[in-house]
Amino acid sequence: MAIERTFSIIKPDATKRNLTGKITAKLEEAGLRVVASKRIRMSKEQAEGFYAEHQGKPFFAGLVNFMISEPVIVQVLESENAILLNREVMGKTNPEEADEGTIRKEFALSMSENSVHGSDSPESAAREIQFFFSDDEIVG
Ligand code: RTP
Ligand code: MG
Repeated sequence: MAIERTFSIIKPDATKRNLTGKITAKLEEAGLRVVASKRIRMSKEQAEGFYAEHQGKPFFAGLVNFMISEPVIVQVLESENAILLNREVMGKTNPEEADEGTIRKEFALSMSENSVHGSDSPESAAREIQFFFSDDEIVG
């Protein structure tokens, strides 16, 4: 398996509770390397564009408002099998269903305030990395 990159967000519920370091530590302990990272406040247009696949769903407006409510940390993570590995460390979308030891089990407040985002496929990883980072901001 070749080295792969995935895209991660530490979401507003987590930055608000000062969990940036604890969550990043969990990613690093799992073997993911942070090769790009920045703290940003997402604009409404960015949040709507980023989550375009969910447009029309009942939770869309709430999701966008949540994502712009506080700063977020956007990161590019690198490892073998990074996309799947990150999804495993994150745990299930609904924290009540997340396995012990996962980020969402430990930190998420609810299905919507679930502390992290991670790309779900190579196609979304490529799109999401480009959405927030230029090539020269990523140092492998
Ligand atoms: P993410 O994209 O954030 O990594 O999470 P995911 O793949 O596990 O979940 P996804 O289905 O892509 O949904 C994106 C985010 O929308 C919020 N959500 N709320 N029924 C609901 O209330 C609901 N469903 C989804 C969550 O914040 C989820 O992470
Ligand atoms: Mg998703």
